[in-house]
Amino acid sequence: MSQEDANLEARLEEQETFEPPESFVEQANVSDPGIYEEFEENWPDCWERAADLLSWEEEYDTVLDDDDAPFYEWFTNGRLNASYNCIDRHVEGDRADEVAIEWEGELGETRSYTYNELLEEVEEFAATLRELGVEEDDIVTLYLPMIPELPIAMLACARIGAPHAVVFAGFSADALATRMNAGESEYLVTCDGYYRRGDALDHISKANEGLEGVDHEVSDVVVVDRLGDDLEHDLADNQHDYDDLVAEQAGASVDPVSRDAEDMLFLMYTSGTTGKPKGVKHTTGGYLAYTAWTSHAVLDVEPDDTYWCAADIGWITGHSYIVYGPLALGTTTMMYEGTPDYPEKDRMWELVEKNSVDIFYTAPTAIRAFMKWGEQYPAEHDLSSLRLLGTVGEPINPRAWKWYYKHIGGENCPIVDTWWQTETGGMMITTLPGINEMKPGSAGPPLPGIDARIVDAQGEEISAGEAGYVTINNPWPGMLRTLYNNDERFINEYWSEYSDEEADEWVYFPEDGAKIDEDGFITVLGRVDDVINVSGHRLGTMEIESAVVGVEGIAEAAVVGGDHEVKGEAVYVYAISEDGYETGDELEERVMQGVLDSIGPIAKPEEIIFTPELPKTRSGKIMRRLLENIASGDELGNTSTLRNPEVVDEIAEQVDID
Ligand code: 6R9
Repeated sequence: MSQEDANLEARLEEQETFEPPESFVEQANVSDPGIYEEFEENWPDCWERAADLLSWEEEYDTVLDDDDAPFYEWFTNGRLNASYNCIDRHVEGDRADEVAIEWEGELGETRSYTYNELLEEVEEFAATLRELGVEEDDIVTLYLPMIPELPIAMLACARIGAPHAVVFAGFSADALATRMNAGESEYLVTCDGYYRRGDALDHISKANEGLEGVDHEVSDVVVVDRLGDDLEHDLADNQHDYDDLVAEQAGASVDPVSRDAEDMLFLMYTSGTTGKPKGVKHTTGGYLAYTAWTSHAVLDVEPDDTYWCAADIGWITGHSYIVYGPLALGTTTMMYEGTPDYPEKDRMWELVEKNSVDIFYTAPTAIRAFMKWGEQYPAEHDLSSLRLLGTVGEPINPRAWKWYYKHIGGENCPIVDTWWQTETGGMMITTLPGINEMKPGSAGPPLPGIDARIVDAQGEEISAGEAGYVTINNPWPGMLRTLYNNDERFINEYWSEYSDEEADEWVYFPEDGAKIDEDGFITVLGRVDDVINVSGHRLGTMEIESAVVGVEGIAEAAVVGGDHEVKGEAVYVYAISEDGYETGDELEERVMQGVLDSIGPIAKPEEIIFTPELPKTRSGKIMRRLLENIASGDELGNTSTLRNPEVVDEIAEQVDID
């Protein structure tokens, strides 16, 4: 490193606040600091500003109906169609021949769809779904990787008013079955396979195995042929080749159905405290308005941009910020099928350069991996097209933030660190890049119109610097409306902790811990429930535990998150074997397989530790905190309140703490 570079590095390391570059502010979609006050004074009517970004078939009567809180309704009696908003209106405007989706496969092949072409594809697939018998409000499950047919299928569903339920392609057969059962979904769209690190991955076998676990009749399965000759597969009687079906509908025109603002747009399953995944329900009007608004105000998306959110559409980030938000604004949204280090560790930067990407949005875990690989990879490419960077999914440590700022943004792009959840539909806490200064590691203030507070266990706001819990004290358009078929769990999970039901005061509890500083900047510390965040993906420890306990030979298990340099957190399994079982490699292998089978590779344990006992309190509760400390290599503190303190040393000895 030259002396000049070393000086720069040292300066960056000390710098605690960063101003957005003047050149960014001048062109920003939102740059008037008065917006915070404006939203506060006009709340909830301020949200008309979000609704105004959409084309409504029928105007709504009321912005917010809180008569039956916390079952809030937004933009009541308004009517619209999400597919119309994401496609047709841009075709009718002046964007018919502009690129809507720019896709790159892992092997380097590309496909781009103009808005006109996207419309054609979506209409043909919408006609296909109808032909198969899909009716308005039927739930269609999409078990697809990052190929263009995924957003096409989502928009086709939206066009005919059939809510989609996307299941992340990396999830296991069991996970697919659980989700199809929960939604009683009778239709599945999947594919033969996809590429990972150059290999053709078999997906259809996994889908078929999942279908065996579905406990109702599945009427039709549509299979996209992604791999051609690379994977031969047979189709059962109710399974159809995507291309064949679509060819029959060539040139079809399908009018977008008129949906009530509160009609369900999609279900997205996410992990919670208990083993059963939660079906988060999002609606057509509020969700679309909110994702369009945040894409406009926070990501600064403009129609002429090439915008790249490098998430997977199988998660909420991809739904909101690869598909719905950016397409509602008529921009070019990019999709990449593969891994960031294939064929080389500069793949992302090659793509940024090749496509002149303006906005890049990714997760801290990816940034930490880029950092580990080294700055030479981005340095090989011209990244000067970038105007704004974003992160999402987990807290970002200041070092990773600064690396991103310097080596990707060239110290010339604001970074938005956006805190939000599957349930919130869109971003909630983040700086506005044309207004606020940035503090690495801190997401920033709540967005205009969002009343996020940091409180103690009693719900009282805490002073700057202390750790507490995030609460959201007013509703917002992108919020989940309920958990599918389970209003009671919706109330219990999110609204019971801090609400005063008698006073009809409802407070949303996202189950995150945080601190706030004197300027009202919020630093999110992480989950306070039994959810761990592995590479930005939410996993329920209970779900993993039940997979482990389901393995023959395992008597009891505790699963916790331990710190991990790249993944943020990693899965640690502590297991007790049944009497008579050896705790050797074979059992370990079976535990590993049990987790992969029931959830998928994202939940793969970092370590499986066999122990004769788990540390328990006198009342018999497993001391998870202690197991987390062991996994993270932290100080263990006082263990004297345990019923069996001796077990702690025994366990600690087995874990390689580096
Ligand atoms: C969008 C998404 C939600 C959980 C959330 C929190 C963590 C997300 C964050 C962040 C710190 C950020 N999280 N963004 N923590 N800073 N900028 O990730 O949704 O998969 O539902 O996860 O992720 O713990 O509660 P989801």
